[in-house]
Amino acid sequence: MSRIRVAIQKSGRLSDKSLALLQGCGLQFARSKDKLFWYGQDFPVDLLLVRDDDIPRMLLDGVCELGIVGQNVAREVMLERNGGDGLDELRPLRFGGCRLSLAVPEDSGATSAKDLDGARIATSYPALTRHLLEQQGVNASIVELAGSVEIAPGLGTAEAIADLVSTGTTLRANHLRELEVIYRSTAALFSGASPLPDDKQALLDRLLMRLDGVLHAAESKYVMLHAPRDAVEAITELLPGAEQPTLLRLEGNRDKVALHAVCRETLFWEHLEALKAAGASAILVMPVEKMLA
Ligand code: PRT
Ligand code: ZN
Repeated sequence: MSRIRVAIQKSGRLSDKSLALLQGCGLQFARSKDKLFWYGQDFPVDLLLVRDDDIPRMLLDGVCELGIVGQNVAREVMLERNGGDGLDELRPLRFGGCRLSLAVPEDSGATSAKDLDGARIATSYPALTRHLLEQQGVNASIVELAGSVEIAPGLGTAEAIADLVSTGTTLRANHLRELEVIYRSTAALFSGASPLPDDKQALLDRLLMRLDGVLHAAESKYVMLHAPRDAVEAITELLPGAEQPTLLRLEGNRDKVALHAVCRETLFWEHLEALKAAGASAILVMPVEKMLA
């Protein structure tokens, strides 16, 4: 029977969430502490644990069928290899979010990317940075560094950097100012672009259906409330991303009904306040664990 392989980051920012996501799809693995290969126990999907930078190449080379990696890393490898193609992004994921930003020393006079024309820019993402700057008509020379990009201006090896930022703490600690965001990235599930044989494609489809269930469930909530009969329509309209609600009779109360609905969008306190103002009471919001539409 055929199996498919998913490559995820062995240890780093994406590791725990990548594994949790696959486990959320019902996959269980026979773990081996130091080995790079975990065998899938109930579902024919195995894991490869590797450095994130290796994942796009493994997909391009057909070593694995799927991989979870940052869009930044995938774009970098694709640009470096083929001028932009070769991987299919199947699903963006809700973790690993960051931005690739240009940053300059706090006392620099630069106000936009355009001011970096002719400058040296240090980065770990040379192909992506060059590509994005070219799109803006900026002609800079790229200084490729494997890590600690933020110290390059202080060392005098570059006038600016293009690096990943999430909180901005690293930039501040190195007296750098974020000049411009040139790219936004999240983790995503990728496949190689070449078509899979039918049996593997069928497996992939099953996995994607489960994954969609997990991803939708994560943002969905089950809402139960009591609504005055004449306010049901108004209340339903206030529920974000809800389809037709279920209405149930309330024992001993003719004026009100119980209303149950699944909201497929984030439910904020403002929504609950609006529901209450429209006459809803006894409002309960519950997480949804799994969903299969
Ligand atoms: O060992 P391996 O090669 O697998 O791991 P790695 O060290 O290359 O990668 P890792 O785990 O640091 O990051 C994996 C992926 O997480 C990246 O490719 C991004 O897609 C995503 N990601 C999200 C980030 C950040 N946020 C992030 N803040 N990757 C790196 N950073 C670094 C950034 O380079 C800078 O040094 O964090 C610092 C900035 O963070 P703040 O919070 O100070 O702004
Ligand atoms: Zn890496």
